[in-house]
Amino acid sequence: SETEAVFSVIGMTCSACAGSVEKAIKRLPGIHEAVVDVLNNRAQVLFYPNFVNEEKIRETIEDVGFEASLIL
Ligand code: 9UX
Repeated sequence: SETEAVFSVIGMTCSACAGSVEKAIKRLPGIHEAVVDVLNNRAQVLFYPNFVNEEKIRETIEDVGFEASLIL
């Protein structure tokens, strides 16, 4: 069963920033979809919780260089 998480992502200033975040999230195991919205500072992720979790996704966003917090 699929789970949804929404993160606030602070520091993205262009669409390439959003692209880098999306790509990094999608490289993780257990990700079904990731959509990053630079205008609203949001990342929406659909994932399979047997393989990955909110904290792993949050850390991955931070590894790209942005401050991330789980909001939903
Ligand atoms: Mo372009 Mo976004 O260098 O940091 S990828 S502003």
